[in-house]
Amino acid sequence: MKALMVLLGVTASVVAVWALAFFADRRVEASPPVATTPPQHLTLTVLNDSDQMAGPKLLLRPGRVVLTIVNYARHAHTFSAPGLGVEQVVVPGSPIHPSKTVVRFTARHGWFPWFCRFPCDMGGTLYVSSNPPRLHGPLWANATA
Ligand SMILES: [Cu+2]
Repeated sequence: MKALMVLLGVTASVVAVWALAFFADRRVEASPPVATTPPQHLTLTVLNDSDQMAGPKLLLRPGRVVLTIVNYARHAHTFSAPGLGVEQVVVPGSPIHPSKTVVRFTARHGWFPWFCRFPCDMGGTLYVSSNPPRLHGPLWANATA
C-alpha cells in the first residue's frame, strides 16, 4: 500500500511538472518576438531656426522604431537618448529644403528623456508603453505601425 502511495505521488509530481512546462511554453508562444513585429514609424519635426518642434513627446510601444526627423532649421542638432542607446546627428536643412534624418532603434518599456547635445533648447521624452493611457491618444496616433 505504501509503495502504491509513493507511485501515485511520483506520478502526480511528474504530471504537475509536465503541465507547468506545457503552459509555460504556450505563454511564451503567445507573445511574438520583437523582431517579427513591424517597426513603428514616428515623425519629429524641427519647424524653424528657433527650434520650435512638433512631436517632442513621443508615445510608442516597446519594439522596433523608425523615427524620421524633419529639420527645417539651417543648423544641425542631435537626437540623443542615452537610456535607449540612441545618438544621432540631425543634419541642417532649410525652410524650403528640410533635411530628413532617419533614426532606427529598439525601445524597451519605460520613459526616456532625449535632448540635443548642441546649444539649443531642444529635448523631450520617449514614453514607451504596451498599454498607453487614453490621455495621449493624439500622440499615440502618431505611432503607426
Ligand atoms: Cu539642437
